[in-house]
Amino acid sequence: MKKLKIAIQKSGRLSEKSIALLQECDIKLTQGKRKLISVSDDFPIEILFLRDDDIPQYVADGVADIGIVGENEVLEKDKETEIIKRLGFARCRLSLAIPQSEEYTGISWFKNKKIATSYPHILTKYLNEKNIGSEIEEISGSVEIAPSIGLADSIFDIVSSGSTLVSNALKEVEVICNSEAVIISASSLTDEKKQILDKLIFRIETVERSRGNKYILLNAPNNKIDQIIELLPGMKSPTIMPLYDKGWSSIHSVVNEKDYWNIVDRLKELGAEGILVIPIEKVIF
Ligand code: PRT
Ligand code: ZN
Repeated sequence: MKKLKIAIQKSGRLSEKSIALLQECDIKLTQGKRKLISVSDDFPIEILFLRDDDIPQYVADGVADIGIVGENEVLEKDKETEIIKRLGFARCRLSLAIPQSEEYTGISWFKNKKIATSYPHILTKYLNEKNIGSEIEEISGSVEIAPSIGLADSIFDIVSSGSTLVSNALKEVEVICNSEAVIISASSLTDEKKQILDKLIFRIETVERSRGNKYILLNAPNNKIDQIIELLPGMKSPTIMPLYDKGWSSIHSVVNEKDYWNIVDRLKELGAEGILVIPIEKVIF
C-alpha cells in the first residue's frame, strides 16, 4: 500500500506539537526524530523531518504529500499548495515595528524607510497594496536588532508575546497578518493518498473534539432530573438509569472542562450526589 508522506519541522517551535498531534492520533513513530524519515507501523504514513522554510516547496514539488507548517511560511513561499486544516498552535502575527522613540504617523511613516525582514514577499505585497515605497533589507535571523545596529529604520517580523520587541526598544505599529500551524497539501493527490489523508483528518478532528471533554456520572433525586439534564446535554442526550433506591437515578453524560466547575456547583445545589468525573480517551461521532 502507498504511504502518505508528511513533512514536519525537524526541530523548532513546531516540531514537538506536530509529533504530539500524530501520537494523539495513535500514529506511533518507529524511529527517533533525529532520523530524516520515520515510518509508522500501524498507519500508512511516512514522515520527513525538514526545515520549516523548505516544507512549502517540498509539498508543491510532491516530494511530500502534505506538511505541517506555519501559515507565515506558506504565505511567504507562495507555492502551489493548499491549506487543508488549521491546527490552532504556534499562533503568532507578522507585524511592522519601529523604534519606541519614533512618533508613528500611520503607514506613510514607512515611505522611503528601510525595513529589515525575513519575510520580503509578504511585506512587498503589503507595501504595494498600500502604495508605499520602502527599501527592504532581507536578513535571515535576529531581525529585531537591525534598527539598533543601524541596519534598518524598522522591522517586519513575527510577534507573539511582544517581549522581544520591548527588550529591543521597538513598538508594534501595524499587524499585517496572523498565523498558526496549518496542514498544507499538494493540489493533486492520488485517490489512494486522498483516502489516507481523509483518515488522518478524521483522527485529528476526533482528537480536537475529545480535548477537554470528561465523562460525568452522578446520582440524582428523580424530581430533579429535568433540571439536571438541562445542565448536561451530553452528546445526544444523557443516559438515565434507575437506582435500586426508589426515587433516585444515575445520570451519565459528557461535560467540557471549561464550564465544568460551574456545572458541578449547580448539580450539588440540585441535590446530585456521588459525582464522578472520568477522562475520555476519544470521542467518535
Ligand atoms: O530551523 P527552522 O528553519 O525549521 O526553524 P525556524 O527557526 O525558522 O522557526 P521556529 O522554530 O523559530 O518557528 C517556527 C514557526 O513557529 C514560525 O514560522 C511561526 O509560524 C511559529 N511561531 C510562533 C514563531 C513564534 N511564535 C515566535 N515567537 N516563530 C518565531 N517566533 C520568534 C520571532 O521570530 C521573534 O524573534 O520569537 C520572537 C518573538 O516572540 P515574542 O514572544 O517575544 O513576541
Ligand atoms: Zn525556518
